[in-house]
Amino acid sequence: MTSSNPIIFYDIASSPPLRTFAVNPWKTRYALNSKGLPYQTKWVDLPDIASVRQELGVAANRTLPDGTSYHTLPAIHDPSTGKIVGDSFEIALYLDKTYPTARTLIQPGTTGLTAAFNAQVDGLFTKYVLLADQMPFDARIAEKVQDIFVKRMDATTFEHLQMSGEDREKLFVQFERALGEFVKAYYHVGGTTDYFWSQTGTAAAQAQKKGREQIGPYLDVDGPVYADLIVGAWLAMMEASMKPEDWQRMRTWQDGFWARLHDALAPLREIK
Ligand SMILES: N[C@@H](CCC(=O)N[C@@H](CS)C(=O)NCC(=O)O)C(=O)O
Repeated sequence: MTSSNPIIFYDIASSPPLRTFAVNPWKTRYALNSKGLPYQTKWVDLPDIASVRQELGVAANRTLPDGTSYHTLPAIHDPSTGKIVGDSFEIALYLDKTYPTARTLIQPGTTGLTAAFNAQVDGLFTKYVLLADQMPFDARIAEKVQDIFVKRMDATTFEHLQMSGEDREKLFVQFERALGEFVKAYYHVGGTTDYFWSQTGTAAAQAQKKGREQIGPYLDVDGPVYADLIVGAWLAMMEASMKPEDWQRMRTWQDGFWARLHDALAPLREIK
């Protein structure tokens, strides 16, 4: 693959200006940029994902609770090998295998670990995804997109997916606490410390943090590895899809840790 023969990266189209906002495409864009590989984005409207994947000959890869399968992005087509890959994790594995001299995404011996981490992080953030209530879909397909979301979330109407008032605030506080637990992975204190992170930080949490201010922003010193990009993808999705004031609020959590991680990944957010 060369710059005249780039990888084709299928991403979900936003309203203009076209930009990445969905989490799994963010994982792939980060991966491609991290490896420095030439690629070109093909933007696909959400309602057209199934037909594009069917044309590429890729099977549907997600299933609703009622057993119905559906198509998703990202997908890539690498013209230099003829390979088409339609899942973000498989794309990361494919890129490492096919382009081993470009920066490694998943360190040898950590594939299972990274897959488990991917599932864990997806599960954590998905619980709070309704706080990302400003996904930048184009107005001309808004109705179709809303219908799709109602199906995905098994809701009765799109309005039922809009949170407000006390419920919304409660979810924010729970989200901050959940990230307070998760941030321990970065401080390398493990999961056995039985404090939780309240909004201002409990005394125990403050004590744990002492002397650890220099940490990060990556999981390990040699980052960013793919695990960092998975978390980064969720943060990028939140930035693109939250009300600006909500994203600013999130940036202050855990003493600005997530803001530092997001800012450190800025050079990898180029859209080609
Ligand atoms: N396991 C897949 C999941 C991909 C996925 O869920 N993509 C979402 C966007 S983040 C999507 O395309 N959704 C389309 C839909 O719900 O119709 C991967 O990692 O690539």
